[in-house]
Amino acid sequence: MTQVKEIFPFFDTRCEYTGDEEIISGHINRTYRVDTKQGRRFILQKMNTYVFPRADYVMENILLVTGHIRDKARERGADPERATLHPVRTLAGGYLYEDGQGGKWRMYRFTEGAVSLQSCDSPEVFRSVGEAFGTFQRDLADFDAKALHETIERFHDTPNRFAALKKAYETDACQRAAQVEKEYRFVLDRVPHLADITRAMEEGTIPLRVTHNDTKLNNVMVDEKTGRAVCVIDLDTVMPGSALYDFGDAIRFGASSAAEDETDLEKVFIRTEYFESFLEGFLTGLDGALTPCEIEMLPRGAWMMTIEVGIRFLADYLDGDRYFRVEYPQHNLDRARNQFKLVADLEEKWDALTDIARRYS
Ligand code: ADP
Ligand code: GN1
Ligand code: MG
Repeated sequence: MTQVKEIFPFFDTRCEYTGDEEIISGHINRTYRVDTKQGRRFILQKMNTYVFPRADYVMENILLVTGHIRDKARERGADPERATLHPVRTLAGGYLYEDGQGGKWRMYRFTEGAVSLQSCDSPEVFRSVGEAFGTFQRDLADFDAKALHETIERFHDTPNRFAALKKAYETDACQRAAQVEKEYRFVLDRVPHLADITRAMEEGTIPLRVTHNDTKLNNVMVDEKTGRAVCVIDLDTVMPGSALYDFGDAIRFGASSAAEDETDLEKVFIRTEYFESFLEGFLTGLDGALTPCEIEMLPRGAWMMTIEVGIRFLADYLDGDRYFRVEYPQHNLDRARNQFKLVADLEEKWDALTDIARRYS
């Protein structure tokens, strides 16, 4: 049952609700497109407060970050309207509406003339997506990282993600551990590499930056006519992090030959030409800001983000599917298997991928 019609009037849109449709592509929030009599459209989201208990912190971050990006867009002569998300105020004056059951709602203007892709069949489009994420990070290069709340603690701390998986496996709350022996062993075999990025950051080999941290293809709006990326969305996890996270997460999803939950693993592999296109676009957007060491480590970023999300899907499966939205009981396990197939494929293609990265460093 949708409450969208009831929630909509609490936001300052000066528009009249005519209908809504749920958008089901994200795994975290509940997202609705709202149509109005005036022709303007909006995104209304019920935030996932299990994942983001401090919805207010998330919105504070988003207001700061979108304001900063708008200024940067103006400076470079781009259209600030299209360059980022635009949160809509509530009539009460804030940016969150709390319903009678404690649900937290927020609203954005709908980004018109653009689509969010679930898969990419053009290296050119993927290059443009890479450029958008690179530009996003460059725009935030002079943003004061201390002004941001950590919306999810240790979000890309891969060793800590492994510790959570180990605990879930040992606890085995849902009696699912016996089913995942093979997958669990796959991760165990790779434990020595899980700290490669966190260690490099601690040692200062690679710098801390303000990063997006959730650079899935469907978190970018792409112009439906030109195929050029318009703006980066889903800013809930903008936090201090590594450029390798943003690169890697985009590769694991967008350079994959198949959907994240494809179960025919023969169909699941990394498309090397998409890896290179994204890399080119990302570096163009960053405009020289990455260090040679970061560039050389980009393949490790792809490997790390892929195994990390595989670990997270597997842990959530063992925990009883409390975090990611699932459509059927094995969904998280299928996703984990899919990600581990990509990890194995990245390992097979390792020499080719490191050669590509070296050519750009
Ligand atoms: P989740 O955290 O659940 O992934 P998102 O913020 O990514 O939620 O939103 C889910 C989907 O809704 C996006 O993948 C995109 O398709 C659509 N969406 C979100 N914001 C906008 C927007 N401003 N304009 C158009 N579509 C949007
Ligand atoms: C989630 O919100 P969404 O669907 O864009 C998750 C990411 C995972 C991704 C896996 C806040 O992204 O970290 O990589 O699913 N977001 C959060 O598809 O946990
Ligand atoms: Mg999303």
